[in-house]
This record gives sequence, structure tokens and C-alpha cells, in this order.
Amino acid sequence: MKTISLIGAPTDVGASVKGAGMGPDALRVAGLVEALQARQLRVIDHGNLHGPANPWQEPVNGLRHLEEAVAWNQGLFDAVDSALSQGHMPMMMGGDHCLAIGSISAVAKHCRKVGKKLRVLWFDAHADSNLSSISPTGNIHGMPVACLMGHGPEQLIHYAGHTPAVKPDEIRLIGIRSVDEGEKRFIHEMGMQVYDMRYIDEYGMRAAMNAALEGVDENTHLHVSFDMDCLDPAIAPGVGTAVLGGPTYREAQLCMEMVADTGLLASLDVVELNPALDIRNQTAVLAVDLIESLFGKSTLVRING
Ligand code: 5AB
Ligand code: MN
Ligand code: MN
Ligand code: MN
Repeated sequence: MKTISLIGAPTDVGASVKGAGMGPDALRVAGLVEALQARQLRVIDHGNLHGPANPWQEPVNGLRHLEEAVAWNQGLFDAVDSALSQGHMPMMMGGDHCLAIGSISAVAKHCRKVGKKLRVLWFDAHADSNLSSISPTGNIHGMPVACLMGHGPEQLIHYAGHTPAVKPDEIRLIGIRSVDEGEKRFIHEMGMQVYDMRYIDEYGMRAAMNAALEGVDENTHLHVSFDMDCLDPAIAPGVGTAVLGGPTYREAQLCMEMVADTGLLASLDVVELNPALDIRNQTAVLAVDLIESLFGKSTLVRING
């Protein structure tokens, strides 16, 4: 039986909109633990990590709350690292997306140790590939992809023990529709593979997912970093940085089902859920619904399905 380690990281230090820190509890209220148990998974809820409060300061040298982000990511790195060394599947409940730096750095360290290939699927409206020199906001939740690829402040790029933690060809961005000018250049320089909304409109979600999953095999550790603002705000209003024109409910379900079909999911981040902006917890309920599909719950009527 698979064991899921639930790790709550209740902070919004990487954002400039308040409220993502309430994400972990909103997911619990929406029935995450029970839903996973119903999928025949053993669930250990480690509760919430502790870290520095959000000082709500202006950016310094292009970075807002660097010290606080470093502390939260170190705590999360340690928790994910420990879950993986016990053979558990870590599920990080954010919190804002800066937390993926610690979470995925621990995953990258693990992959190197056990000799697995890493594939990160980054579902997001944004590219999260900013640098302090080009970011229009200084918010670190807009920088985790760059940090993981070794471009970021010293304190955020060495958790894994090897830098970069993640190579550009190990990550796929999916659902993207809001990219800053500097990010565009960076993405091209890095040669990253991006399945943006234009691609999804033209070729469909099935083609996008097939392309994003190309080359994964039984020796691949598949990590999903799910920013709730990836989804269309019509179905997911409870996020801090909503962008029109995201995947529909069915397209999102298809993504999850196609990941489930690989049987390779080995770690997960659920981030950027903002209960303060939600309507009767519907975005958290949707997250739980999608996570069920990620773990193989299917609405299809088929034999052995
Ligand atoms: B999220 C923006 N590109 O850097 C920036 O929600 C938005 O983790 C970042 O995807 C959004 O501040 C970060 C304008
Ligand atoms: Mn994000
Ligand atoms: Mn986003
Ligand atoms: Mn956001």
C-alpha cells in the first residue's frame, strides 16, 4: 500500500496577495485525507510546518521576503527529504508557489540518489521563471522555476546539493498564458518546453499531455507541481493571481487522468490556493476532486477501469 505524507506549508511569503497560507486547512476541510484514503492509500498528515510570519515588506534588491522564503523552503526541503527517504510519497499543501523550490529540490536530490530520471510537470497560468533583475514584482512565487534551474539568489539554489537542481529538459510548463517579457527571453535561452494555452487551443490537451509525458518510462520519478491558478478562474476563483482563459474542468480532469495512467506519479505540490478569495471553499473542493483523478479515480464506465 502506498503511503502519502501530507505536509502543510501555510505561508504566503512568496506572494503579494494575502491568504495562500490558509491553503492547507482549506484542503483538509474539503476532505483531502478521506478522499485519498478512499483511493486505498495510507495517509499520514504531518500537520503544518512552522516558519516565519509574513512581514509584508517591499522588495529589497528585487526580492521580497528572501529571508522568510529561505526559512520556509529549508523546512519544506527537510520534510520532503525525510518523507522520500522513508519511501513515502510527499504531497506538499501550500502555500504559495515559492515553496516548490524546497519541495522539488528534495525530489531532485532523491532522484540522483536512487538513480531515477526526473520529470516535472508544472501546471500554471504563469511561467514562474522570473529573476530578481527582471521581475516586475519581486515576488518569489514568480521565480521558482528559475531558482530550480540554478538562476536565483544563492540561498535558494543549493538545497538539493547539486546545482541546478533541475535541468531545463526535465521540466514541462503546461497551461501557461501570462508570461513577463524578461521571462520569455529566459525561457528561450534555457530551451524550455512549454505547452501554453495557444498550444492547448490548437492541438488539444491530449496532445499537450502526450508531448509533456514523452520519454517517461518505468525509471522516471514524475513530480506534479500544481498551481491552482492554472485552472480557468470560472471554476477556480480561490487564487491570488487569476488569469482568464485556463483549462476547463474536463481538460483538467484529462490531465490528471493521463498522469494517473502512467502510474509514475511520485510526488506532488498543490499550491496557490487562496481561501480568502474563494467562494464556499469550491476551489479546494475542486483540488480534491482533481487529486482523486490523479490517483486513478475514473469517471469512465469501462471494464477494469
Ligand atoms: B505563481 C508575475 N509573473 O512574477 C510575477 O502564482 C506573477 O506562482 C507570478 O504562478 C505568479 O510576479 C506566481 C507577474
Ligand atoms: Mn505558480
Ligand atoms: Mn500561477
Ligand atoms: Mn498565484
